[in-house]
Amino acid sequence: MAQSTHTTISVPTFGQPTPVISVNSWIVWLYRLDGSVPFNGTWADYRDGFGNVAREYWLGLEKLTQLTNNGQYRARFEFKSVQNESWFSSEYDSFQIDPESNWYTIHVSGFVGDAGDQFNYMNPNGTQNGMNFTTWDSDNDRASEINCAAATGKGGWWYNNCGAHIMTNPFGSKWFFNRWLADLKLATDSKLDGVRAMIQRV
Ligand SMILES: [Ca+2]
Repeated sequence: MAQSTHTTISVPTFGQPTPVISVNSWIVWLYRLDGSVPFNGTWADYRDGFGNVAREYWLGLEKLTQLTNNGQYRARFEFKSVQNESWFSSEYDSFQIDPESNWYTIHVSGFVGDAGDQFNYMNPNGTQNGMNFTTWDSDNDRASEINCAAATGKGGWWYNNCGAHIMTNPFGSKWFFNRWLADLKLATDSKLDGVRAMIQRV
C-alpha cells in the first residue's frame, strides 16, 4: 500500500482549501481503514462531506461534482479483503459525477485493474455505473420495494438493485462487501476490511 500524505485542494465554490489525503498524487475522496467514523449519514451529510483526514472521511458529493465537471479526471478504487487482508484495485480512465439536480449520477469508463470492472457488473441489476446516489433518507435507486441504503447498512452509495459492491456500509457487516472479489476468486469471502477511492486530474 502506497504512502499517503496530507495536503489541501481547492474546489471552485468553496472558499477555504479542503484538507485531503493524497497517495502518489491521487486525491482520496473516500478513506476507511478502521471503522472509526460512522458512514450512516443523510443526503446532506453525503453532499457536504464528513469525517476528517486524521481518521476516515467522505470528501462530499458537491466537491466531487465540481471537480469532475471542471476538468477531466480518472479514478482509482482500492479494496482490502477481510479474508486475506490483501488489497485489490480498479481504475477508470474517466470519472464524472453529475450535479445534485441529477442526483449525483456516476459515470465511469475505461476500466483497468485486478479487482474487476467494479461499476459494470455482469448482472445488469448489479451495475452501478449510471446510477443515482441514494442515502437512507433519499431513495433514488432502482429497487422499487426498498431503499437500498436503508435496507443494508445505511451507507450512501450509487445503488442499483442494489449492486455488486458497497464501500460505505459498517465494518464487520455483510453489507460492507465486494462481490467481484469472490467472482474473480480473489477471496471466497466478499466482505471488506478497508477501502479507498481517489481521483486524479488527467
Ligand atoms: Ca428504492
